[in-house]
Amino acid sequence: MERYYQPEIECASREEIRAIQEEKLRAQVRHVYEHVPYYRKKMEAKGVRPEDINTLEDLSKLPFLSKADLREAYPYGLVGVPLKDCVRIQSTSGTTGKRVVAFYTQHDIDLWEDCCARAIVAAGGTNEDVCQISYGYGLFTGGPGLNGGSHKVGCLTVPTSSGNTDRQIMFIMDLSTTILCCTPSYAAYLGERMKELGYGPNDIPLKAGIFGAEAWSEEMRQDIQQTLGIKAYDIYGLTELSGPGVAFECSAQSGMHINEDHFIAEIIDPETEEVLPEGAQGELVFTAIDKEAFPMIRYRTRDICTLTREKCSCGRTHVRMAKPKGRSDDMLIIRGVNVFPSQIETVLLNHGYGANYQIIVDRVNNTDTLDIQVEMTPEMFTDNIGEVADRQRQLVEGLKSMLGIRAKVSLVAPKTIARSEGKAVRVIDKRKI
Ligand code: DLL
Repeated sequence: MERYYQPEIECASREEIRAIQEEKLRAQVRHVYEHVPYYRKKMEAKGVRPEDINTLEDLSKLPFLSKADLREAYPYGLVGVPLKDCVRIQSTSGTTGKRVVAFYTQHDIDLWEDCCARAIVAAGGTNEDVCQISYGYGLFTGGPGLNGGSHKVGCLTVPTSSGNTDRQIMFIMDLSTTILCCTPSYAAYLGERMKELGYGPNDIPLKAGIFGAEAWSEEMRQDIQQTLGIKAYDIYGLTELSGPGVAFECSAQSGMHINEDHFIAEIIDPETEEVLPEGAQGELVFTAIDKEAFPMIRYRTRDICTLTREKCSCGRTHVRMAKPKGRSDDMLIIRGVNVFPSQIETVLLNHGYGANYQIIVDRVNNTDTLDIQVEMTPEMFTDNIGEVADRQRQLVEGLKSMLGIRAKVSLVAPKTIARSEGKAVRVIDKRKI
């Protein structure tokens, strides 16, 4: 039977959700207009006043907020309350530009941890579970967010943080960990290492995994589920909006429920900024209607996905987002063709490879080149050159039919591509260096 952390809100009727969202939206917009000069200026420039915002349909009158705004207002320009009311910051690694520093009041942390608790309960977690948190702790939101959620559910929380793989495995086996929280690429690595140590899926006490913070394919999910003998749940979030738990998967494993009592989601065309109808693919935009310290109105995530309000078998009523295809800034344009790393991953896993690959893009004689290095699995590893050449040819064809362009494939020996303990680095774009 499906269990919920906060059933009255997770299963509220659509009318109730709309009423909650509209009330909070009106209050939030009024608040930022009155207290955050940065927002006030942006609203004035668009000629919109708080009294113009009454229903969800009015949302589109408000200006967008982008990463560039965060950079411009860094560090304190978007803070919505006096600093004495803020109790914590979290921050991103800043791989794509300046770090994001997000602020939290105690209320914000409480709501964030509730969202993570909803995700853990949706993955079957109860106070009988041992929940190992192998996301990084510190500035990264993964560890602290799920740690708080795990406490709220009452799980025995094991705060291993990321890295030190053999110690992670020791804790899983010795403490009989039942729920593992980490990035999908680290889950795949843990699975690989456990296999090497002789543990099969039936020896491993884990029953569920809560994996997110990076794009991962359905094929990778199947792979991890088989190796670890678990059900693998997706979880989504971003630092700007709190961290993990903005959306999470339920037993149906068909899209992540967005916590709509805290976040209003829209999909826009990233070029024209026009709001798109339900089901259309585009950029995800969020309005945080509950956050005090770092409000975020119509924040452009750059994540590309779709939304659906179709009924979900789990009983939750909140809108679902599909697995993000990747960020619009991850999208590679190669010889004019749009390519997402996740499409490449799908082809590799469908051909029996693991998720150990690297995509190297360059420009040679004014032509883009796409070189994909893929590790052979130990089972397929051979020094028979003919066999390797055959395998490479099959992959080149598979990729051609998925992407519509030709890639060079280099099969490499097992364990030659560096493993990641956090977010995996899949793409090296030498054109940008
Ligand atoms: O990655 C928060 C998080 C931690 C989510 C742990 C889930 C689990 P940031 O470092 O700010 O925050 O990165 C946010 O990561 O805009 C997406 O591009 C990507 N992302 C996060 N979750 C997923 C997911 C955390 N489940 C950025 N699938 C987001 C695909 C994801 N991409």
